[in-house]
Amino acid sequence: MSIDILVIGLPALADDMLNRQAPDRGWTLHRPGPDGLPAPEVAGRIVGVAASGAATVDARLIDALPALKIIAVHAVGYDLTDVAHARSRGVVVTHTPDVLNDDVADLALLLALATLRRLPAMDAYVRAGRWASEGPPPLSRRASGLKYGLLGLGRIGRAIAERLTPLAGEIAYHTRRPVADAPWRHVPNLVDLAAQVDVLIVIVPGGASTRGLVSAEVLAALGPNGVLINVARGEVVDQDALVAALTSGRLGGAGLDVFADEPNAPQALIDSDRCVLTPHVASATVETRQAMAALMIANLEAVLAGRPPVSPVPD
Ligand code: A2R
Repeated sequence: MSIDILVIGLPALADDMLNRQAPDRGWTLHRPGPDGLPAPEVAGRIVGVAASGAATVDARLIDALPALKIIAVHAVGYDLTDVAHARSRGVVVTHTPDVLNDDVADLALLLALATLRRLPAMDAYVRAGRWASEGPPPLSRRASGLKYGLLGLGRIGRAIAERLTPLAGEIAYHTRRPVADAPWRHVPNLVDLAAQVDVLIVIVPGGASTRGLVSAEVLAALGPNGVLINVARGEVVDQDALVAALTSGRLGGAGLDVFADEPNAPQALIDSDRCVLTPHVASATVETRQAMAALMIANLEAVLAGRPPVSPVPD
């Protein structure tokens, strides 16, 4: 008997791994049609969904799959899956935490350093021959000794804080509850944290509870010398307010891996030399993407064999 799995928008490496491993497991892989649903003769047999973190798994899709047992999300963030609806239908939702902590933390640090030291602008300066024709470029900002603030101190936030420890003058963080064993200073109010730090790094989940959390007020508190780094979800930052603050000089700079309407970045950010922009690649290394795909497949395998999931999303 075949075990039918719907595959939605997986990145190439994960898609290839699933394709290679499916026959040995007796899995038949299906893709959604243009309406986002599998063919009607297949829908009733689908027991698993393997979905990219950028894929929407909503109530309409879940309800179209009456035999569904598991939605395995290939990401740590599962904000585009209707977890409450899945649970109400008895469907398990899993994600891929921890295996990407190091890569996301590395990119957060890279973006912070690259933004402060204006790395892309310096690189462009050499390539354009301006070093030879105009002499040394304008000075950048020192990264060592600055005050760094983290919005979020979970698995990835801690990995970022640990990387910052040898570099930072001070590290503080804002979460809704202080983290009991964290050596860093908790700031109960996000605007206060932004006012106290030079660099604010965003690493909270997306979704309704964090949408627009980095507001115009937070950006104003960060100020004209402040730098914003976002490796979480674009919607956590009020992007219009960010563009306005950057282009008017009310914010010093930004390093962004995520955007409100991916894959589109606002033209004003593309045109600004105060920004460093990357195309949502924080976890996009061969090693981490292999680990994420393996964990997604392990979750599918466990639940479809009647065992508990390896990494379910928390309650
Ligand atoms: O607020 P708490 O105590 O639940 O702390 C969590 C924090 N957080 C928030 N902080 C302030 N205001 C909020 N509304 C809020 N909601 C959540 O974010 C916790 O410190 C952190 C999340 O940590 P983890 O669940 O361990 O997530 P992880 O693995 O660090 O990944 C964070 C996000 C993913 O969901 C993706 O969207 C992105 O990074 O790649």
